[in-house]
Amino acid sequence: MAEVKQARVPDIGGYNDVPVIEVLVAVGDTVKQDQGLVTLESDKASMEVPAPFAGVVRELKVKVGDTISEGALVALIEVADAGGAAATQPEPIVAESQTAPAQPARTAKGTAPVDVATAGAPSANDTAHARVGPAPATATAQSATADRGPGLDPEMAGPRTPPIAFDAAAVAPDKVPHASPAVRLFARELGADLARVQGTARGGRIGKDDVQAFVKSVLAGTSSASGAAALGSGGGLNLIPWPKVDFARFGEIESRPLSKIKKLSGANLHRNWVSIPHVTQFEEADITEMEAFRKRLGEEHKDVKVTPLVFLIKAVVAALQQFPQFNASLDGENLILKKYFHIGIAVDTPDGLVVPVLRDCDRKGLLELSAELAEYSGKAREKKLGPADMAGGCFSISSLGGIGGSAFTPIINAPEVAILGVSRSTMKPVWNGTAFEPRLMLPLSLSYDHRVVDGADAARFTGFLARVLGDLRRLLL
Ligand code: CAO
Repeated sequence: MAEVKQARVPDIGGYNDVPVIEVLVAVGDTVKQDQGLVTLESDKASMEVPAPFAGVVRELKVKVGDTISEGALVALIEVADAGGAAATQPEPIVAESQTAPAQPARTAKGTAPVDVATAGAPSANDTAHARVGPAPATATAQSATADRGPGLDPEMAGPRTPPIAFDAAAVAPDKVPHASPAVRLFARELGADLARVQGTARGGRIGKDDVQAFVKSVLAGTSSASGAAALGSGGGLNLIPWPKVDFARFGEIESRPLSKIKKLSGANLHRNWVSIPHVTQFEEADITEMEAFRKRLGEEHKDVKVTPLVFLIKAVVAALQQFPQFNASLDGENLILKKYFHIGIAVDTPDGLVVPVLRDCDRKGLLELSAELAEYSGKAREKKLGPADMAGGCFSISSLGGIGGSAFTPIINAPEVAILGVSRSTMKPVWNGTAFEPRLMLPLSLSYDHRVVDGADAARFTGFLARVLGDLRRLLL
């Protein structure tokens, strides 16, 4: 024998008076367990309230525009008894009056509503478009006056307007992007074609986050060349939405806007990280002799600070000359090989990372490069670099040697095809064939674009670098 049960809003993470932006079912619809009944949307997240059980929707208790909270009654669902299906011929439900206590809804088999406990649902804070968890199936009797649950707008007790079922077919009969009116409006505002957006919510529904991800992928060039991101066919990332967390719920917080540099470099780093197949090759260079030479230079030239970095610039130029595919950029199906040697240096500033470019490093000596490095890093920290100072690089070096660490995986600075990470040198015991010797070893991390550079070439490149740094006379070869 069938009975009518109440579907209520479960724990939605402490949100109250959340607007209903969409009613996903109509009276008479047969719903599966966990199927969305309504979509709620706060300013932070949108979430679907799922059916806690399968059955036939006998009455809808909310409409678009209502604001509801945890415990609010959303619908009455006639569930099938153990032995049979829910009634297939819905019988009209008598609307509850605003003042009269709610009557047990008449159903095909005349059963009374049963409340369903709502505890134990996951928090809606975790995702931007969450599905609030179905309530446990244990039912408890509930007084008729409490039917609407806490926080329910009393307006909702009045006669219902007809439920608004989303009629996707009416929008695009041949292709049906499944999205709420709010999401459609959002997509229209951004000029995004919903037919090209992959929905990640249940049943392929498109949420705001899907539209945002689509627009980002088009802007980042990760969708197909025409800008039409065929996400479902591998043209985009098709990521699930970024988790939305109300951090203040867990302790004290402070919100600080990202600097302009961080926003810009972050967008570039993100694009490069997701669109370049990176591999990082590690190597160690014995710089014991190089370091002794550097110290002598420092004593002789007090006017300029000579750090290991300028030796690395010279060694990199020699390696680029030896392995031209590293001094290159991808241009569609062509590799552009550069005959000049402009090296970008990642500079850490209080506002974020910038990469000024030292030009024609093949034609400059260690002292000249040291002076330029000091000038450019000073300009970077004083925010005096112009776009021209950061343009035209062939290859970048990111040195964390002055700070510490033994290795890292730098992100390639597109459209370059490789970047050298340099970590802090340390004295290590090195076997010389007969005994261990203390040697100053410099860790190198070369990230390269695997579309352009093969692993074997990367190993040759870093091996070459290590040999040059180990014996600077090789620069003369
Ligand atoms: N091993 C050991 N010591 C090193 C070293 C290394 N690999 N590299 C530099 N040092 C030493 C220097 O010799 C210097 O020592 P002294 O003060 O005793 O002479 C000290 O560390 C500080 O060097 P520095 O950082 O001032 O100078 P630099 O030429 O090595 O680097 C610059 C210049 C601008 C690259 C650096 O200041 C900087 O900003 N680095 C951070 C770059 C960064 O953030 N990269 C990460 C990007 S994320 O991918």
